[in-house]
Amino acid sequence: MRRRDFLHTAALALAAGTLPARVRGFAQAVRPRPTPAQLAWQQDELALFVHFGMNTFTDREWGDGREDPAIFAPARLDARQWARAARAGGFRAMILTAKHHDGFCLWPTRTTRHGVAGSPWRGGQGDLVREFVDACRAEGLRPGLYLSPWDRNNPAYGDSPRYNDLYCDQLTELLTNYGPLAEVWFDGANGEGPNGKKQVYDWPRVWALVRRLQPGAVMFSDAGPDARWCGNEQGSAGDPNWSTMDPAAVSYPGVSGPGVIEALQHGNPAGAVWRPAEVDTSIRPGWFHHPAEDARVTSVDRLADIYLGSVGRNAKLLLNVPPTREGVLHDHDVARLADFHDRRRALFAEDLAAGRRVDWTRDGDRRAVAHLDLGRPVTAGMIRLEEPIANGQAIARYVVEGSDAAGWRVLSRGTTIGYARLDRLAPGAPVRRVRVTIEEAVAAPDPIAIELFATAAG
Ligand code: FUL
Repeated sequence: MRRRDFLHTAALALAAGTLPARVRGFAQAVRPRPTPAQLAWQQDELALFVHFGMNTFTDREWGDGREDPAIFAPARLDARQWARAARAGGFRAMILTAKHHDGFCLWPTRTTRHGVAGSPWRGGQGDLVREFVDACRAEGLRPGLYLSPWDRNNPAYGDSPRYNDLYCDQLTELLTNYGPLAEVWFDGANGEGPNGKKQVYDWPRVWALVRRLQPGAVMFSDAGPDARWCGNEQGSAGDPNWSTMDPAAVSYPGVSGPGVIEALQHGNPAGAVWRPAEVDTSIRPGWFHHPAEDARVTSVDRLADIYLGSVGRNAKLLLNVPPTREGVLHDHDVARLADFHDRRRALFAEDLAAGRRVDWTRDGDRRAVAHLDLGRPVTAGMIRLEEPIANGQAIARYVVEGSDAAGWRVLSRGTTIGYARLDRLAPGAPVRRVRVTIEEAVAAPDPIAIELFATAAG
């Protein structure tokens, strides 16, 4: 089951590229910029999502909270194997579902009996969160945790103040006992409590708690505050994709209504906060492992497309790879992660622009041209553009052209650049010179970085 399995076609219509009239020519006294934690988070580019828990054993996507802890019995659980596969795939971070909607806790919490302590796994002495963070650190990955706000097991759920206390107690355990976390993930999926009681979360309290206990962690949710959901679970960021956003457009996790998906997909060039998009998608149809889906692991071609549409569109990619009931990643998934890495290595093997100077000429306040002389004719299939986002994000529209003996021709066009923009280039004769014209920006653009690669993505 997926959260909001829809992609607003209206949102896509916005992709046209020119800035809305109200933004064109606007000037912000101070442009929002990333914090060091947000910058490091974005530079990780790839994080592995690990959905594991009761649903793994019941073969479901959403448990109802009535599962018996006795069925949680992974025979070969090996978090180090997950971490090795992530690292071999070129991932730099990993996030575990410490508790999903069914309320089963993967660590020995003091807040409920519904967790690993009540299971036969490791004789009831196990702590999967501990094994997970240890494995991450051993493989050089930055750990993150997901703690579902929605809890279909806990009797306090729906009794708002009581559950908010319990949720903060669970968070406190996770944030204080397991060392530094790179990310804390708040899901927007939500439902009724027992007797139909509706839980009212205290998000300001939750966010303040995380900030206090883990000041270096990036908090993800529909409403940030540090990173935002991209608005779909299919693996693509919006186009354009601004890392700035208007916080009032998506005020709490799970909010729905007109304009929410558009705001998540596209951000807002005039937005007052830095809240970059994270693209979460699964390598399989479901988030949890189902044996029936073992032959439905996403192809490398599709993973390459997802990469271009996420990392290559100014977002971070959080790719879910769920362990089996045994507690290990399936061979198919492990092989696919390695193949995905090989594909990226092949695509980005040689930067044809390496060592070449980029001449940057400002052309008015909001326009600029980057010139690159490659010294010899080259056949380029892909370009990577980068804005120095430590200073914020400014570029709204650009065109890439290449010249050969016959003159200049368009190789690609696009909207926002931000952290990274990857474009496949139009095929044609080799080009000796390349220029990128910044046609529109919301502040004076800073010089961009340009890399050129030979092969087009498969
Ligand atoms: C959704 C959840 O309902 C899914 O089960 C999954 O955890 C996904 C990442 O988020 O909202």
